[in-house]
Amino acid sequence: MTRHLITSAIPYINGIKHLGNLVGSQLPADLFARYQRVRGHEVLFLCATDEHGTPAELAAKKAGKPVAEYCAEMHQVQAEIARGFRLSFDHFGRSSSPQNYKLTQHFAGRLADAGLIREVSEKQMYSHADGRFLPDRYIEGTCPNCGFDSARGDQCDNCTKQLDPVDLINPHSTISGSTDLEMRETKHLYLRQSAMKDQLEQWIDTREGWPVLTTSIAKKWLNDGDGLQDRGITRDLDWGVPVMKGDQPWPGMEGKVFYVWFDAPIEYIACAQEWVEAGKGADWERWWRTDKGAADVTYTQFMGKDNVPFHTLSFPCTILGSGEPWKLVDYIKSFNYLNYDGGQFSTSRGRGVFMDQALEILPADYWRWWLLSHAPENSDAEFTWENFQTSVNKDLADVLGNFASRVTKFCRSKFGETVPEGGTYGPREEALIAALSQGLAAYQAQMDAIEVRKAAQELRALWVLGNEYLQEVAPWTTIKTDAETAAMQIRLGLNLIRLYAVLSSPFIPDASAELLTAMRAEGAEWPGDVAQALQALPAGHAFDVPEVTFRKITDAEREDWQVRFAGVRS
Ligand code: B3M
Ligand code: ZN
Repeated sequence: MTRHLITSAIPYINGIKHLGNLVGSQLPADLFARYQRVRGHEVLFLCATDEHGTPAELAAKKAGKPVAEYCAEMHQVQAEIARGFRLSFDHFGRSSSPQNYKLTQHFAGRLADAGLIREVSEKQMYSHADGRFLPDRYIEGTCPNCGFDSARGDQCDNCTKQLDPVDLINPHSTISGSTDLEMRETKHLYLRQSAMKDQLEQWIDTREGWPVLTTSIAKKWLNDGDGLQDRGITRDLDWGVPVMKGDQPWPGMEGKVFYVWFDAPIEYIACAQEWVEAGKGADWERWWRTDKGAADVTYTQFMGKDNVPFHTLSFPCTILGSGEPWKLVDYIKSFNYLNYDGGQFSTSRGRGVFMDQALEILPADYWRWWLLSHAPENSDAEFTWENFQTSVNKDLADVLGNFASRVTKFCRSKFGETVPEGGTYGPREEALIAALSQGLAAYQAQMDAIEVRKAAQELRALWVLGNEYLQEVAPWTTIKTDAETAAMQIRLGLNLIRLYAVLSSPFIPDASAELLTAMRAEGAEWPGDVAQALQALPAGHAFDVPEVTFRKITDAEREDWQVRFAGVRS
């Protein structure tokens, strides 16, 4: 048994996420967590809402609510939707928790003691019209690196470069639109990432088998121009973690808060403390402190590509720079973007399907299956309604659903609702078992490697093997001449349904549970040996015909949804 610490990038609090956000972090993280659990390993799977910084302030303002109240409400909303998608977090925390305040201030103190923080008096963009400094998303302009014209003050969404508001060309305030900006003197703290460059580079170079997407982005910014840049880690904002050096005040930094990207990854650790505080666990240190048992933990992070620089450079800089034995990430799984029907998903423009809307029209499994089997791993991917309809109807309804329904209904009509007895395997069954064994090994290999798309293909291939078998041996024909052999074929089919339910549970947990209930299968252990697993339901074992596990999406529905989601969500 191994121990897996798994975190998903923590979604910003500002509103409900779209399907592109979901498939880029939380959903594949859930797939992996479920897989490791069902394989019998110990898992701590953490996620939280990212509640600080300009995204939260701007959204609260738009909603006309105090920011703390807005965050508390939106946390509940996001938690509920996560449950709807069956995201099996062990804890869904909040970056605004007291634990995170304390830990963030602790890290800042350690970094300061290590000489890794410098105080800088600098000129920052001040907006006369708004009467305030404009950090991060309060300011937009043209990216000096790639020329993208809506780059934000802290990062360019187009080329992923981390920016400072003063870097932008033709900047304007996103509050008022004003370009009447002035550079004003203010004091900030900078994390001396440049001093950590060699250590970070060495660490990244020794990571084996990391996805190219992850390492290429890290390398790009490690060697950007003069090398890794120091980063401002404080802001002139009201909402956030107050700047303190451990539990001591930080002279000259009164009224300032830490930059959201400084405290957000620290929430991965604080979240484990919240998990203990909530009474769900006894010991968070054995997951996070290498001196307290976490040395043998495998830590995997999931995120979209725009988050990679913060996880490969900034956060490791915090961890390494603290000089304390915190667990560093072992594997970073990153994703490209999912596009929507010929354009981009966009939260700010309300374009695409959002998580709450998705669940209003179809159960979670339908979305989980499509999204995971089309995960944007090697390149950007695109959601189209045609593709969604085809994939759901073929894979889920025609292949898996149909298999379960044909086998159980045929059995009920000929043998009743118990596993029939008699008959022995022939060469066709031996061949099927051999193919399933091979397919299972391939599926496991892809799941172990977190190759999400390939794993989905392997799982589907296993479903297909059962269908082909059924089609070929045709128990509905066999039974006319040889009832014993037909009984054996159906017994095998019923056991296959159970096996499929077990193997499919990381992808489609609800359907899996439904099928296991229908098969009255106790215990859903992962199969060691396929032949043996296909004996789990013995002759005489009672079952129920499952309700339709997957229904087809009609053309009328598809057209309707296409129109309904073509516009912009208000
Ligand atoms: N909230 C960005 C995002 O949701 C950011 C991730 C933080 S991970 C520590 O894409
Ligand atoms: Zn750019």
